[in-house]
Amino acid sequence: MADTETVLAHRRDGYLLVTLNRPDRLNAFNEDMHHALRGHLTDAEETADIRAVLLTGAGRAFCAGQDLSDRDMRAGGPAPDLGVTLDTLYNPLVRQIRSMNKPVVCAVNGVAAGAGANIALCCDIVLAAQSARFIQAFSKIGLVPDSGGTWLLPRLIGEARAKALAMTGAPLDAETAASWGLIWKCVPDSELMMEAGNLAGQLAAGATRGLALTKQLIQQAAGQPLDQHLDSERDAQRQAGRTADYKEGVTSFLEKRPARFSGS
Ligand code: T3D
Repeated sequence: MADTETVLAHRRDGYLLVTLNRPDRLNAFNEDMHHALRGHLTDAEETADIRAVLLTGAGRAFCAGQDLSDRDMRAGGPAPDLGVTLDTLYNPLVRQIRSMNKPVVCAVNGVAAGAGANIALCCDIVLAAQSARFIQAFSKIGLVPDSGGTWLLPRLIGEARAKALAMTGAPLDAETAASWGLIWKCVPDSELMMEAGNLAGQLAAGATRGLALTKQLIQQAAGQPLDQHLDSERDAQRQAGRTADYKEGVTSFLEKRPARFSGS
């Protein structure tokens, strides 16, 4: 695959490694990058033997959010309608990641700013290199956190920290992000891709349908009372109990051997 592509995709053992690839712009999003990323995620969704996704960035950054050179208003003219951009590009991307029927791991290899931070945070399991920083950069340019930021942040770290990060645009280092519960883990820079790859491989070898149901239940929990959620768990467990992977899981336990999940 040519290295001029805005997003690279490589098949690994059971998972798709997807790399944002505009390193000279700190992997900031332009329209082409949105379409390329969504295309690779769709491929991963639709390909049975891709059973997880690992998302990362090329170069020293994960992603600096919207490419602001595409928003240059110095020549005059009307302000861009950013609602349209969210409707057509950012929101469908977040929805795709959150509804994807396979685990999405994010390896935040460097700075994650603006929508770049919130797209990382909407992935299922987020690891970050020790040198990475999360920046809700929006306030610095007069915007509000988007790509799910104002929904995710208070849920992950509470209102006090969410408001402070969003309103100051202060960078948050990866170690603090992990200690606050914003992400799963902070790892030494040199170990990030190995650890994230091992995790993606482990998930890809897991009971894919059970993992997808687990992801949906945890996301759904925020929006419904326990009483209703217990019914959702019952329905999901009913589905999980009918999978070949459940049968294999129980059989392998009884036979005292590792499970060989097929994802079906
Ligand atoms: O617009 C819509 O459609 C609505 C949706 C909005 C979503 C958003 O994401 S809004 C938020 C946009 N992002 C930002 O405001 C972040 C802007 N970038 C920064 O604040 C800093 O670059 C960083 C804190 C991320 C990193 O700082 P640093 O010092 O490590 O690097 P740098 O020198 O600022 O950047 C390196 C290069 O990348 C530089 O280019 P140059 O001078 O080497 O030619 C810089 O201009 C470029 N770059 C970084 N971020 C962006 C960017 N170019 C375009 N757009 C960017 N977002």
